[in-house]
Amino acid sequence: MPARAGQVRVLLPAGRTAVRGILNVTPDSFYDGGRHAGLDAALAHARTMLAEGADVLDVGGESTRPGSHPISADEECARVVPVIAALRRETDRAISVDTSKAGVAAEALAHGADVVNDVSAGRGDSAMLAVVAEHGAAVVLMHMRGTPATMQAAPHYDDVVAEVRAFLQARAEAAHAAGIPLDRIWIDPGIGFGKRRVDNLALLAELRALTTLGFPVLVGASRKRFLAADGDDAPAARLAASLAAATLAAAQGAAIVRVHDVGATRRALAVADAVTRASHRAD
Ligand code: HH2
Repeated sequence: MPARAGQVRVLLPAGRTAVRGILNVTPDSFYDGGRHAGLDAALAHARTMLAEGADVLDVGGESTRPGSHPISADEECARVVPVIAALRRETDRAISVDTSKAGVAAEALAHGADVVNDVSAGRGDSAMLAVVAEHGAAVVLMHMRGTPATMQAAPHYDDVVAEVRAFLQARAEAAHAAGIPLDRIWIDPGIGFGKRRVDNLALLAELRALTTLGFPVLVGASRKRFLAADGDDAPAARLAASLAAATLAAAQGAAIVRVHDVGATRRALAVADAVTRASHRAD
């Protein structure tokens, strides 16, 4: 019997870093655009990620890569809702919908999603936080400077870690004020969203500054441009770098990593998590 949204499935696994598998049903995502568009292809990839040990599947219908533009809510629903409804019939694992639109979130939650992953942290649609609260769902609140269309134009911070921390604290307070329980709020520094390479690296290095806010921290670094070896390699060449980033994020206290490569990441994190447990024993 599947659990009710937000009741059981959103709990994080004990003693290890959770892995959230990315399922983009989009034609234009920066790495996997077009590969899983269509119900059959999406479900096949979802089953692979579940078999590889994904704790959560994050279903997205709109690319938020730098320079991308929003699509309509109807188009987004048509992409994600059939996938979520079909997945709900197949698995008790948590399902997240990656959207900034309250209408899409409501449809996805009604069809079995447990979590709303909102890269705008509830600012993109004023109804979003109330929709999450009404459904008893969990929310990921992510930091972004600007919008995907413009965010990489000229990002600048005086103190990126302090500014991201203050933003996430304020958004978590807004989510709680809207009726979302504290234990259903997760935060995310938004790697690559309106940030220079140096900003992304500083956020990973000082992730502990975010974990002290008291919410599980999610990190999504998988295949992103700041991992490029010489600035111009393709996302397909960034697996090893992505595993390094996921491992370092886990070591710095990330509770969840959002990745394209579930099996490889689970294997890398098994080592990272074992080292973390061993170091805690030695304390
Ligand atoms: N990154 C992307 C999309 N959603 N959500 C969270 N919480 N954190 C992230 O870092 C994050 C996210 C971008 O990656 P991807 O989904 O692979 O690409 P695209 O936006 O082109 O579909």
